Amino acid sequence: MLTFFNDSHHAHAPVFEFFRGERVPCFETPARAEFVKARLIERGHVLCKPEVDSRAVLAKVHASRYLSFLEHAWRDWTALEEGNGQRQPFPSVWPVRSLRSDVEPINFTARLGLYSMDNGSPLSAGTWQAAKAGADAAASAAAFLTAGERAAFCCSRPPGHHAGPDFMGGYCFLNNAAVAAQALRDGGATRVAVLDVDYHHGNGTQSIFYHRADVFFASLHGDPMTEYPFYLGHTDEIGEGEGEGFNLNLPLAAGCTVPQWFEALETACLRINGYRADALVVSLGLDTFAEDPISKFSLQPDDFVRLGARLGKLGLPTVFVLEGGYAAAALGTNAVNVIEGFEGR
Ligand code: Q9C
Ligand code: ZN
Repeated sequence: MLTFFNDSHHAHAPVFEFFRGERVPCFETPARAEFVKARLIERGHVLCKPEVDSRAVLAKVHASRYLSFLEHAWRDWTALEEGNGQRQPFPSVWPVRSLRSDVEPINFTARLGLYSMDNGSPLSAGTWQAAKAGADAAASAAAFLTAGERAAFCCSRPPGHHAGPDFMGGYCFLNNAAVAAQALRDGGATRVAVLDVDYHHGNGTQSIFYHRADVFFASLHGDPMTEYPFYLGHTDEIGEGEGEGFNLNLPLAAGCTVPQWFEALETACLRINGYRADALVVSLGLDTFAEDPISKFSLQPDDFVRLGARLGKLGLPTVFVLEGGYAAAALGTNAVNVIEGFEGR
């Protein structure tokens, strides 16, 4: 399968995050993409560099004030104080209900809070550069599909599906799946389906397309009553306005069985068939793997082949975008298993 890989992912390399009240090494590391790259090469897949500039598409899925903040965040942070280049910025105040989010404060940390859903998305020097290259990969993959390619895989990081119209969250900054879907629409696809199989609900993608009928969003994920991102991903979220009926959430209990997971996948696939999509974007999180350190589903490496095969059966031009998956050493095998299941190899 045509795959996109860019070395600028290394530029996003925060050192620590917060987990259960402790400062711990980041789960979302450069090594993840390198493990996938190694396995792709080993299995004979062609690696391409993204060459399409996603800026115009980004402006359709993210707010311009958020994009400006993100692009200049590291410059602003390091200008604040000597030594900030060695420190990670984190938000400390968030505009919850009854606080204003229409006015952008001047204070850096206040702006960071305005544009963040959590304290789990540390920035580093090259966050913008890496995230932008990932969005470029999504736009490049979409361009190849528009030109007639059957499928493409974007081996990018940081991931994107928690990033909403105007906020970062859950290790995500720019929503690559949304960029791919929007770019496919711009390329002439009438209806695009986005299927999110990451362990965590794709709140960002859902929010971006919630009022739209031209992009159908379906997600299988850990029940938000107990699992991150907690505040979105319930079954009664069916879309609004024009978008009503074009959003499908299939929450599953943390610790559910593999057959239960595939049953939900089948439900999502049948809905995608009914939608008569012209193209498919898969938010490919591999944190459903049994050994994942922060998730509670139990898929095995072979189950990823089965997932790929089921997606291939949809018969649609497909862009795969890498999302989560934190058992880094197994990430390459699991990702390539999906691709090869899809190709029927
Ligand atoms: N720092 C994705 O899989 N919570 N994101 C982790 C707190 C957030 C996962 C612990 C998990 C986000 C793309
Ligand atoms: Zn995830």
